[in-house]
Amino acid sequence: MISFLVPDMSCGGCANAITRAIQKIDPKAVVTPDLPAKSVAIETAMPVEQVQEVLLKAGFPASQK
Ligand SMILES: [Cu+2]
Repeated sequence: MISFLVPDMSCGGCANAITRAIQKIDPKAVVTPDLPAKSVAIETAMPVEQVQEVLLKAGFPASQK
């Protein structure tokens, strides 16, 4: 599991968009958003760089925590 800091995630809609974007690439990914902390824990077979690329393309620049 990898934790990312996603400063632009501000509501449940953002969290859903992030989950959808990740699961579109890796349907088995487990995405656990933590809105108050603006962080997302992601369990995926994708490498960190790919996850960041997917999030960036979805409009959410993310840094690994
Ligand atoms: Cu939002």
